[in-house]
Amino acid sequence: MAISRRKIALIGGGNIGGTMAHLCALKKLGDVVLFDVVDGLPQGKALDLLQSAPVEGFDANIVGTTRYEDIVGADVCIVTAGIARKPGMSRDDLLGTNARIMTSVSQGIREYAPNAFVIVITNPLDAMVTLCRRVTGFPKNQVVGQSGILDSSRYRTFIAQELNRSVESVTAMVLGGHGDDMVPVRSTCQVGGVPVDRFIPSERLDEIEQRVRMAGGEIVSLLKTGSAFYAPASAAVRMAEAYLQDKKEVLPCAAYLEGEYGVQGCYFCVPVLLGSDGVEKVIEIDLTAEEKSAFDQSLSHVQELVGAMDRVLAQA
Ligand code: TXD
Repeated sequence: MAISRRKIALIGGGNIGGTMAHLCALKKLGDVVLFDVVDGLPQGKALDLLQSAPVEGFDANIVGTTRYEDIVGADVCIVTAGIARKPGMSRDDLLGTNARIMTSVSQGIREYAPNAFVIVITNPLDAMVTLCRRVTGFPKNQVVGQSGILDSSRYRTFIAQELNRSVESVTAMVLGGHGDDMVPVRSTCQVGGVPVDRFIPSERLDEIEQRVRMAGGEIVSLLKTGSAFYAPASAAVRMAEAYLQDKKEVLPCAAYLEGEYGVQGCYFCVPVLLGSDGVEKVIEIDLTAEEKSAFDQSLSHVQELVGAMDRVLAQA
């Protein structure tokens, strides 16, 4: 019996959503449903993408819609619905508006795609993925946040540029909250298998790691009308690929921790195993004392953010 194509629902058809739709089509990951509340936006982008198929050589159904009914049976839902930052805004400034949007989106996913693996992108990420799991009621392995793959990719990019090396020769990880206090884990950063501090002095690494933490804001201040979208889209599609292809890939993602890393009952970015059962395992690694201190500080911020979200929602 022919195996039907998988179905990927992109909830939010803006900058990241449209870019993910393009990536999913080019990578032949399956059929794509682009959902948005702005009528015409998802439909127009979907039609445009569909018309690139003969040139690119992919066969997929790509549909734009404002109806949740059209996401029925999705294997993966990737959520970007919400507002993006403008210059001068922090990710946390998006909390109130995006919490209300995430609540309605999560209700739609719960009703029409109850078996989907849900990847949350909307900022403030750590609070939004927490809310998504809470409202959908899905098990913890079925709801994950995209943060660390993007942040780690930025770290790898800056190291590769500093040394004029291929990005493929640089491994690095950024863990913790998706905020200005995220944790570049220098002790895991290697260039060709050699620890990075053998090539770059500590003071320069400090500067590079600070640029990683502020990289999102750097792009917001350049674009002025929105935030990064190419690299975030690539990061989220990488997670969808690991799920759809059962890759058992270890990637830094915002996962729900219940005791791992000493964290109880909170979404936080750590290395996880992604496969056909979603977040299949949390991988615990050693951190230096300095990294652990930064990790704990970032955790405190995430916990405060979730508390602030709860207060906002209680007032609604
Ligand atoms: O990696 C990460 N986690 C971050 C996430 C990296 C970069 C950007 N990050 C955040 O993703 C950003 O701060 C935003 O909160 C989201 C989406 O960013 P994007 O750049 O795609 O924003 P756009 O272009 O404004 O698109 C958002 C779309 C827009 O078309 C709205 O009409 C739509 O969301 N929207 C909705 N869709 C569905 N349902 C509802 N209720 C809704 N409300 C708005």
